[in-house]
Amino acid sequence: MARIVARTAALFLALALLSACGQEANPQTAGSTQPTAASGSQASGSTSGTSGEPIPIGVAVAQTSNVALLGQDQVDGVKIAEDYFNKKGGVNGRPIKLFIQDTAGDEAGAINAFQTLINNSKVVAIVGPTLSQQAFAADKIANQAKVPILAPSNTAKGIPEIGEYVTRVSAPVARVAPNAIKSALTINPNIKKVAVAFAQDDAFSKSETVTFQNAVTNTFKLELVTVQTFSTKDTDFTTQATALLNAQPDLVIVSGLASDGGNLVKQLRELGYKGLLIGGNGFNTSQIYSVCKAQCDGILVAQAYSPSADIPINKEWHDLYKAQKNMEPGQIPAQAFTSVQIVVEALAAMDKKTPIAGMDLAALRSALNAQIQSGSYSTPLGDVSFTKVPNGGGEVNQKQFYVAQIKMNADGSSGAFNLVP
Ligand code: 1QQ
Repeated sequence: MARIVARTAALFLALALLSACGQEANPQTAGSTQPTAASGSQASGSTSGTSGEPIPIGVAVAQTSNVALLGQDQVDGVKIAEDYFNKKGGVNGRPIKLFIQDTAGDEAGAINAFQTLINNSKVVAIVGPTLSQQAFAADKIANQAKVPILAPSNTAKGIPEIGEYVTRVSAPVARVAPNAIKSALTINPNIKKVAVAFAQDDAFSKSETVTFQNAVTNTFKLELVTVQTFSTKDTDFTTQATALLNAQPDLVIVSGLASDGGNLVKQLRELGYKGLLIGGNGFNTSQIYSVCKAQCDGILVAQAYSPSADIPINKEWHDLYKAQKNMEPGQIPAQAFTSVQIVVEALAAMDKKTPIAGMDLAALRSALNAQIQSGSYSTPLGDVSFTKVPNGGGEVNQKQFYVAQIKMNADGSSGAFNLVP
């Protein structure tokens, strides 16, 4: 109970801070679309250096529910992108304007958000949703409406296959996750027994655990001693933590979302587990510190982004993020920034061939989709391009992956993701 109260309080605080920082007069609630741009404003949404009718780009991510622990990072990333690209001249001089719509944490919320952005805000493309679980439901809607979707954080198997209009910016678990096991074995070459836990009601977690379990047994020839399941809605993990501990593993791998996964780790450590821990992509946010606190220390997380990557646009993005948030940017906000970048650069490339002003919205959306998927981009994630999947959309091509280890500070509430060699 105390935990629920604390978490609810933290969420309210985060939302209060969010509305205090942005220039929106109203708190962001599910079901309302709020453009972040106010012309002439100095804050996020500045359109200085541009002129003409702003180009509407939709963002549909979780700003409420437990999934906001992950979605909030995305709001930060896209708002910095909006400001950054408008200051750089937008789309050949025309500003962009983000319409940020809360999906909350479920499929229905994502479908509603997508429909509002497509039909009311008349966006040219949508960045979102936060979860693969939501993408499998909502992306179909946008695909049918022929609206380009940039999947900023949907890492489960099968996302680009949803349809032609889905372009995945977030590298899939199959490419990213096994790197964490490799790093665990570098830290402790004596690992033999591995225990796994995953959220059985979440598409990403189910996909990621398959990748992890295959890597454990087939790639690294380790012994899988137990597989535990939980729900993303669980708060008490006594049963799973006890079973994990009883299997006496040298390594525990958790595929879940930030709230449930973080609480499982916390309770496992409190019960006395001392070995190495890997968290999947659901752990890939500094918001996890507020969940597992001091017990987050040491968790290994594979990621598709390095804040120190030596790429000009990464340096700019890094510095803007750091100036605003007073910490290093993580993968999830970097992927959100990159998603907006790709839309802006694809629009600019299109506009040079055939001016987009006056173009019919349906024609613009479909030409934009083709342009997005055929382009290549120098982004904070590195060089990014897309491969068309059979009967589907674009799968990201990205070269470099990393593994970070969480280091918590003595206060137990702040920390850092430090890259491990
Ligand atoms: C997915 C994910 C989430 C953990 C990202 C926030 O990777 O749902 O696919």
